[in-house]
Amino acid sequence: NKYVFPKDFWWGSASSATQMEGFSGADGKGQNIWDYWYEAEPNRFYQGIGPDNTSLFYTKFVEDILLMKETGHNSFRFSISWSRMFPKGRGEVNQKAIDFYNTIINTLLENEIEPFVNLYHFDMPMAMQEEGGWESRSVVDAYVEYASTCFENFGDRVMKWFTHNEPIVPVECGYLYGHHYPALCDFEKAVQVAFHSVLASAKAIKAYHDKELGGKIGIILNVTPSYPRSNHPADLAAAEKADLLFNRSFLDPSVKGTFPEKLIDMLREENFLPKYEAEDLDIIRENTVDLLGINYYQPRRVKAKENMPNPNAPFMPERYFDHYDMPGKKVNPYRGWEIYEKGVYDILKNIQENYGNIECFISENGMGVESEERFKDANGMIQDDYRITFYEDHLKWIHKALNEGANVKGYHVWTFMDNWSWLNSYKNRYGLISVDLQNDYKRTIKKSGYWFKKLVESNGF
Ligand code: BGP
Repeated sequence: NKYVFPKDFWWGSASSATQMEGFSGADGKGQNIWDYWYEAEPNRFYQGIGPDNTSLFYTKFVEDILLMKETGHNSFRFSISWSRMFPKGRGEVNQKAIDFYNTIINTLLENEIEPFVNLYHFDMPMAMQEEGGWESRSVVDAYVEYASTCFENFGDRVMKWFTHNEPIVPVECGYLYGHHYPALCDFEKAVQVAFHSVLASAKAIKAYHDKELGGKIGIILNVTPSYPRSNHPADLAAAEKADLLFNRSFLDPSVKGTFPEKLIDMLREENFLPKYEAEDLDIIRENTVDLLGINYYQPRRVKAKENMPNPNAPFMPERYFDHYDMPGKKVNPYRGWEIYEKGVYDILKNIQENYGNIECFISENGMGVESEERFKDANGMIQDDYRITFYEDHLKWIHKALNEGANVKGYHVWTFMDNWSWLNSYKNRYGLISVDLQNDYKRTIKKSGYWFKKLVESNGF
């Protein structure tokens, strides 16, 4: 093997409750914003498929965990559904949800797969959204109650916890660009939502550490490298602004306990500082993460603004930069996203050099493919050589960062089996395992699944 990884490297995949459980109304689960939105505006949802019938992990989990085992997983990340645990967001806890997640955790452990558990993956309970969602302080408290309940019930066996997955995404999609409920375009609210997400994370970390359960707690961030078009100072400044707004707004408080001064200055200048209480900043400073999950798909490329923005238009981050479409970039032909493998190395070096080389892992990386059934062979197996190449090309850069001292402990692909996506339903497939929606959601291991098994067995390639 040319690329050998350290002993005990975490090999596995990531998932989320809404995207794979299905049965969104079963066994006492309350509505979350996706269930609500789908019921209220089904036409908004691609292919008419909503969160009620995503990949049916809720009933097929035994088969799925055996497939994880068969494909070599030594770890698996899933999220707990807040609205399954607390149908109303707080108050009475749903025993059926506790039973379900206990069974998942125990079945994983019986198969020697370590559970990595995330608490919030874009799925605000509707009752909490009605209280203002992350805009509201009372929802922060409800989240901490939910988190504590999870630690109490599952913390004897789960040793890796995460407070949020990609918390910048609900800020962008829910409050700036209109892709997630409540689909607003309101920078002031977006800043408040971001601040409360950071605060909620710190409070959950405190609650976890206070319980002394012996595991670690972190956060999962999509740290998207922000590359300038050129070394011209105006382009560099534009890239720095994007980095401050979309990466460092969460990375700095999560790892260092403070917000970057330049970000505070920028928000102050525009009169967009969030509302907070003095003690909040102490809580954030004193409760930083033990480990960091990094999701990486594609970089952000920016340039200085070419036209003066209309001062009367609602304030948007794009007031500071324009997006830049790099000529000649490598593109995933089946999904359109840029492929830039070195990005993962740049992120790991940034964490090593500027964030105390905190323990981290790649918590999502993957290649979505539209109409993937066209790559099916006569035996019904998807021949996804493009995905194997994609993974290997990223792993080479991770390996290089490791050799240069980066504290990277594992690699999780997105995702285990084809699942439902927030905006595209089942259009783009990501799994190591295919799911046949027309045929009782039948699971079939793809070529990449067998490749993954070999990768883990030889701890490299
Ligand atoms: C990440 C999310 C995942 C997943 C993935 C792929 O941002 O954490 O939930 O959906 O992106 O994106 P998409 O499904 O939109 O193709």
